[in-house]
Order: sequence, then structure tokens, then C-alpha cells
Amino acid sequence: MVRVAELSLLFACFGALASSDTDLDTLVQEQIKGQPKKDGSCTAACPYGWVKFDNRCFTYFASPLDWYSAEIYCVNLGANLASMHNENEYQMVKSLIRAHDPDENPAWIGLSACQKKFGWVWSDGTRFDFTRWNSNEPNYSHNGECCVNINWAYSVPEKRWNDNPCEETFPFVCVKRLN
Ligand code: 2F8
Ligand code: CA
Repeated sequence: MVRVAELSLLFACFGALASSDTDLDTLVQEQIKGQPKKDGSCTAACPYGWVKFDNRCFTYFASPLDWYSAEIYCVNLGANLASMHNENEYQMVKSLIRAHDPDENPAWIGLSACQKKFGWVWSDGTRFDFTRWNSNEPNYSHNGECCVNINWAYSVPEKRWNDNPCEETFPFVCVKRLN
């Protein structure tokens, strides 16, 4: 027998379309807080506290881990560190981080190139078809930085992506597919 709590995981009533940063911030905050969609319509749901976007579920963890431990943490939730494939997904991930951390500090995402220099792969196995590097990145400095942060702003104004040593610890963003 399906219990009410399980049913609530199957369906939820959240907004899905956002056309500006403000809309994205609202969409993310409503979903984090579990607020219902205003028009009352319902769609397949992400777990509580995760944000549904492009048929995937995203969440942010503030406790810093090294890249590999963060990936394992996500895997244990049926997820991976987050991949992103277009500007909308990228902006939504930034909005998700901003909702938890108004200072928008760096976080790990699922991109790495530790098997082959500059051979970038997403840990969820999706195609590497989108980048938002800071200028002069990736620079593979410190003898082989090969894991990637979003929101990197050290000595640059941009807050985009930077390759960094995988053993450094940062908050992180996980993603899982809905079906
Ligand atoms: O933003 C430039 C540069 O900043 C640091 O190096 C000084 C980063 N490395 C560490 O913090 C370990 C680089 O990855 C980054 O390219
Ligand atoms: Ca770097």
C-alpha cells in the first residue's frame, strides 16, 4: 500500500519556468521551502528541499568536502555532483547557491579532468557541451588542478568556473535525474 508520505514524493505543485535571475531566485526559494505552485497544477516531484529544473533535481550542501568525498556523498543520495548544459541551468545553480549562501562562495560541481589533462568529464556521464570558465582558466596550476569550482572569485571579478586542487574542501551541488 502506498502511504501518504510516499505519495507526496511522487507529485508536487511547483513552478517550472523562469525568465530572469529574480524569477529563478523565487523559483528556487519556493521549492527549497516547499511552497505550492500558485496555479495549483502538479508535476513529478523532487525530494523535499531539492529544486526541480529541466527534469532534474538539484540541491546544495554547505558542509565542505573534498571533490571526491562530495561526489560520493551525492552518489549515496542517488545523485552526482552537478552538471550543467546551458545558461539557464548554470544560472539556476548559481541561484540555488545564492539561496543558501548570499555571499556566493565557491562550490564544487561535477566537472573534472584528472585522468587526462584538460580532458573534462562530468561525473554524471553527461556530455561536456557547456563551459563558463573565468578568464585565464582552466590553468591546471599547482601541478595539476583538475576539479572544478563554480563561483570562483579569488583575484578575479567574475565568479565563474575555476579548476582547483581536488583535495581542497568546499560546499557542493548535487543533481539527479527525475525518472
Ligand atoms: O584565480 C586564480 C587562481 O587562484 C588560485 O591560485 C592562486 C587558485 N588555486 C588555489 O586556490 C589552490 C587557482 O586555481 C586559480 O587559477
Ligand atoms: Ca585554476
